[in-house]
Amino acid sequence: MTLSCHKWIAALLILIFAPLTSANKPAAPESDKPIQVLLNDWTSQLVLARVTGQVLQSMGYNVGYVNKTSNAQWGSLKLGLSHIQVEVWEGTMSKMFQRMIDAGAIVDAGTHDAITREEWWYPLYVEELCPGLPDWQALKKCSDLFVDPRTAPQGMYLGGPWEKPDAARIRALGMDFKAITVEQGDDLWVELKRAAIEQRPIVLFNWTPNWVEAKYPGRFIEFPDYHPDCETKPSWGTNPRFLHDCGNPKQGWLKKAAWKGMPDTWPCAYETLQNINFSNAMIAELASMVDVDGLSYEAASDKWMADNQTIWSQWIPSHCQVEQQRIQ
Ligand code: TMO
Repeated sequence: MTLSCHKWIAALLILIFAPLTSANKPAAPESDKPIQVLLNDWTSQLVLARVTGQVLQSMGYNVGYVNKTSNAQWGSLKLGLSHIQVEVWEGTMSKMFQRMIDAGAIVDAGTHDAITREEWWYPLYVEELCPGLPDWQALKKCSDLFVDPRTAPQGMYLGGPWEKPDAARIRALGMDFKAITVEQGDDLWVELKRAAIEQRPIVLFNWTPNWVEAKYPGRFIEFPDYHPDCETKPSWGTNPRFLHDCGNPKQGWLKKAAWKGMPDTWPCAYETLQNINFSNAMIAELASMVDVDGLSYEAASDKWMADNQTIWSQWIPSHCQVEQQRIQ
């Protein structure tokens, strides 16, 4: 065949396929610009972020990762220095999330099926020592049991490195407790393990879905039910003078957030992010692969991708796969 014949065939192919592709939205990847996925500091997020990155990589996108705490991530998302947060928890992040949405700095990329709760929690053996648990008023009466050198003469509540109004709640509910926080999220489990070995009373921050529930039976403290007014109107609730006389949401949502420019810069990646959906069981499984089975975050993500191809391939919209089909 002559060279010009090759050119004719190429031109013919373009004639056949160009209308087909232009009739559809452009396929992935629309841009080589790396999509930066946020890594926070708790296990399920660290695995889920990598799973998300791997799904996008399978579509041909360049993916990078940015380490930020959940408190520090908003500025980075707003500036477009990072682009995806896969686990926005209602209990710890709803206020900042809403503020960023209202400011037009981020977009809501949808809600996972998982129902979440983040709250004061104790291992089950504590119940025998403090009758009336999980009611908060029982805890209030048992504060002596939780005295620790770090908080004496008050009972210790051990919080995580995520901003929570625990001191305000303790004050509003008149509890003889002092909240201290660990520096690293994983330190919570070091302290829990130590206390459990000694069967020593402890009340600390925990959440669900998490791997902890599979290893340590326990319960969340039942504070007065959450209501948005509890955080804005002192008159609401049992204490008319103070805010925060309530617990965290008991049926919290779990959302995905994206940089506002993501839908235009990488439309197919954004649509895929909207479809990414984890249940309670899936999230607990991701976390236990690391914290119970001892895999690295990367190995857990690789294993999940290999075991669940039928799930994640369905998150990729079919029109985003046009490019691939045309090449095949
Ligand atoms: C956001 N977190 C699950 C640590 O509470």
